[in-house]
Amino acid sequence: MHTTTFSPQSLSEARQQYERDGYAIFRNVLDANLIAEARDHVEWLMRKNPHLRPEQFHHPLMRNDPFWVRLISDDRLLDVAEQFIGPHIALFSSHYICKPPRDGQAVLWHQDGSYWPLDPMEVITLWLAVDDSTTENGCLRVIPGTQHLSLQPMQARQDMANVLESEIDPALVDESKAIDVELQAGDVSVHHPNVIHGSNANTSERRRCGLTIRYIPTTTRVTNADFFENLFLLRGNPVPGINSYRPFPPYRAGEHMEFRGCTTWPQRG
Ligand SMILES: O=C(O)CCC(=O)C(=O)O
Repeated sequence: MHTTTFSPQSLSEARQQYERDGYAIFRNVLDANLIAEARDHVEWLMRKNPHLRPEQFHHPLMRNDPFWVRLISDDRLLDVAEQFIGPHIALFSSHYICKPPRDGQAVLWHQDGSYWPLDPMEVITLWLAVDDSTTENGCLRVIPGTQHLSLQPMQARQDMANVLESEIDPALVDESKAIDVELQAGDVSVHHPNVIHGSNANTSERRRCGLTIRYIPTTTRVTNADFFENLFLLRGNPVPGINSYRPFPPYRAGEHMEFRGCTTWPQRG
């Protein structure tokens, strides 16, 4: 059952902003109870993976994690994605970028599509605020209008701590035009695969956690086998000959984080 209702005005404003600037904001998409569960999930992941920095909780952890898949398949998120990629939706990848207080790492300026094996490059990122995300704690920053720039090669950058260990040629970045995308927990921003974006280090006393979710229409082919294991069909129909989708991971008590509805999960997939 689809529960999201967008007012026609907010929807058309968001779509216009996306066309013009390469990003848009949707307020209050997920409720406080689900966000509280997402926060518990991040804590649970941190306890289970003490060897990983919390900016690096990636799709290899996601694909066998029922709560993670329940979260990214929430109808309210899919309703947002559908506005941009249509009704036949698959998951391509997902990544929590959780920046701890005081030493949370920066994400240097980049274009997502430069990293991705997608043909065609039709994809939308939803960035779900798990914590309030502000200038102070290292929110997402976007350079509006740069979605019109073709995809550029990324350059390795390992002389300073940063999440992607790479960046776009700094000569292509006019930081004076950057916008801070400030969100409250439960809000979602969407961004285009070509738009230049990044985020500063978190030097504040407050954690900043966001979940990136990359949705593709089922007409988009994933061309690198390293990503094949991540793909879930979330809404609508697959296209014969394009991609294979894995079943939703079942919940097993003791192995996975308990969540509301876990005993009847998955109802589909
Ligand atoms: O969470 C961040 O700080 C950066 C996110 C990002 O680069 C992305 O969603 O592609």
